[in-house]
Amino acid sequence: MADPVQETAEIKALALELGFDRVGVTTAEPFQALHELLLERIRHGLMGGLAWFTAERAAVASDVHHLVPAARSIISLAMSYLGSDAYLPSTPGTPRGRVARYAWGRDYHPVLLQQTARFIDELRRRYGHTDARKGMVDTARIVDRAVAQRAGVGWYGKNTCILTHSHGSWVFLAEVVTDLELVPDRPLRTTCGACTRCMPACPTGALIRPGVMDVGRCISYLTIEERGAIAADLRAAMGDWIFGCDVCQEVCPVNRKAPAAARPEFGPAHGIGPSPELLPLLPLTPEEFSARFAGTPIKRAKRDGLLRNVCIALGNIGDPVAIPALGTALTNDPAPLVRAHAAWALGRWQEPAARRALDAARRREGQDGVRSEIELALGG
Ligand code: B12
Ligand code: SF4
Ligand code: SF4
Repeated sequence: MADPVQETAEIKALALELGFDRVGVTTAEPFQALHELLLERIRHGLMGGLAWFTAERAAVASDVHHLVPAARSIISLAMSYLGSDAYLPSTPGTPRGRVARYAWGRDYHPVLLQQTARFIDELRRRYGHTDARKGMVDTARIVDRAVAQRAGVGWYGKNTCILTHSHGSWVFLAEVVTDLELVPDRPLRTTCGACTRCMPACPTGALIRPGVMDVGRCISYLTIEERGAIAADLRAAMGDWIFGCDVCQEVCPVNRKAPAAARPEFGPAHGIGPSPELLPLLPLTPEEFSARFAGTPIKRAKRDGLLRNVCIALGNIGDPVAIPALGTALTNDPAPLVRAHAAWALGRWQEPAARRALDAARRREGQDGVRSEIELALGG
């Protein structure tokens, strides 16, 4: 007869040996309050345009038995991705965008899925074969943070991130759901206390109450998940972020003590890095985009989404060196989405060159949405 206390301790040690930074265990019991809370967020329109965040998903996410019927325990895993590179500021003639830390290098999904697969293989070797074990990373219909909170891996910050004592919020979360009966951890008693620093720091006011986000206002949502035009009143607040946003984590005092992770796969050598130059990105063709960003998180924004973000960042940075490249995008880019945001960016300058580019495009442009952006840019 297996001793659950010893088994749990061995399994946690194994997770750390395999390279995870934090591990905790919770039962497979349904997440009682979560279902209603998710439905409420959907009802109040707080999940932005995430079309896949449905009532059906909320039901599945609140009870892991929908995904693994024989589940008895959930092992919550966290892996740090904090890099040690610094952001380079834009300098005159070289405008640069900012990329959220999690996206500097390789896509984390295959990296963590491979680690959870190794973990499950080892569980099979030690505790016998069963199909009732499943690794989950981000895309599974489960709320990774709710699991991590209940398993004592970290606590919910007012910025809605899970904060860990050792690595702050710079961690990816994953789970292994298992039929093994393990000893659950207790949720941490830590909270943010009186701190509220992240809330006023959010550039778009997306943190509407402590621990509650209006997803449709979050720059991370806007730059990665939004497929259409970005609401005009949010564009200026996006600053130079071209993929994701870390402001509410950068200002968090808990994150100050977090050590950098020695994981080169999440670093600039394997992807776009922290502060790419923007002008070389603007002429990317779909083929060049796919070739350059295969295997990295950037592909999620798709080519037109990334170039839309680049246009906004160039308009916000305001270096006139960008005017010719934006003019070319406004005239030649095949995507109306990119042309529309190039027009908005050009409207930020009073320079005659910017106005000439807008004027010329107004005469040629056949797409209504783009034409109205040009009119607004000229008018404003
Ligand atoms: C959708 C999604 C997004 C959306 C919405 C984020 C959100 N806050 O819901 C967008 C695109 C904006 C986003 C952004 C980011 N994401 Co994201 N995202 C997800 C995803 C796929 C689902 C999240 C979800 O279900 N949200 C629904 C809401 C309702 O959940 P919730 O915020 O956790 O709700 C809880 C709190 O409101 C809390 N609560 C309620 N009342 C109160 C009151 C107080 C006082 C407090 C403190 C808490 C609290 O209880 C709720 C239920 O548990 C998960 C992966 C997954 N499958 O879980 C990754 C995930 C959450 N994202 C992740 C990451 C890394 C990011 C970014 C950092 C990326 C970036 N740099 O741009 C940002 C962080 C922005 C932020 N401040 O949250 C990580 C988070 C790791 C961590 N340490 O927390 C996850 C877990 C992916 C992963 N597997 O690693 N993301
Ligand atoms: S990620 Fe940026 S935009 Fe989103 S809540 Fe945090 S600070 Fe606000
Ligand atoms: S900044 Fe302060 S309130 Fe916000 S998550 Fe960090 S500790 Fe919590």
